[in-house]
Amino acid sequence: MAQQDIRFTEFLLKTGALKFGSFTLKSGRISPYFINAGAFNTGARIYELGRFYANRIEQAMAEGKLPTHIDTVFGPAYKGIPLAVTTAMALYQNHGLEVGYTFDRKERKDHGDGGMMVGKPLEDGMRVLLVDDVMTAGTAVREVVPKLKAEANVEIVGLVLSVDRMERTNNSDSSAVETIQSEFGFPVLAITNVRELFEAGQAITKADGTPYVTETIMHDAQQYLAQYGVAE
Ligand code: OMP
Repeated sequence: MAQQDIRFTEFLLKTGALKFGSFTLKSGRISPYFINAGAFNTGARIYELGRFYANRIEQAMAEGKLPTHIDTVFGPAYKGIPLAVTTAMALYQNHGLEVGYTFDRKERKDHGDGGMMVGKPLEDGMRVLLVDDVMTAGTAVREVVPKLKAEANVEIVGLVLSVDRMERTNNSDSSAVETIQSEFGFPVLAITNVRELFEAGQAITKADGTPYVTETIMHDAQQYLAQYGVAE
């Protein structure tokens, strides 16, 4: 397993962003685990998160999955806003890339500078990289792409997520990530996926020496993935 997966899993567990219990998802599915990006709520955590996103982006650039020139990182409001800012900062600080950040307003502002967007303005031909937290069914992406296209004829070069939950879309064997990729024609990349997360999580222990991912948690996750997950 990649070192990055282990470090990211450790980060999710220690910040409390990865939680175990019973959670009703946007899709209506009841999941025994949940990734809560709201846990990245201190300077240290959001800084660290930006570094994970920037590393993933640089890796994808090196593999030819993303272009080496990106004009702006777009994060959908609200949760995507700090993601876009911290990613742009880390791209500059750790990789020497000066990239803009942009996010949308939930409501149109009709005075001052007006418009639906904040940050680097979107213009025709710009290369935009989307960042978001988690993908389950891809609903959030479907909402944001038309918003961007309505603003300018931008080229969306990809989407980077924290975690790919690797779930099947209803009535299909493909994952939401695969569906979005073929529907929109850009790559969807994640820092880690749910299977890597559980594999790494079993070896990571709390201060008292017990693992975060107990046998019961592992069993419940496997059952959930057997029902809703895609094959690796
Ligand atoms: P989709 O838009 O259906 O892909 O669901 C992803 C969104 O659901 C995320 O942007 C979150 O708002 C929320 N979510 C999480 O934050 N963490 C999870 O582990 C699962 C979900 C979810 O509801 O599916």
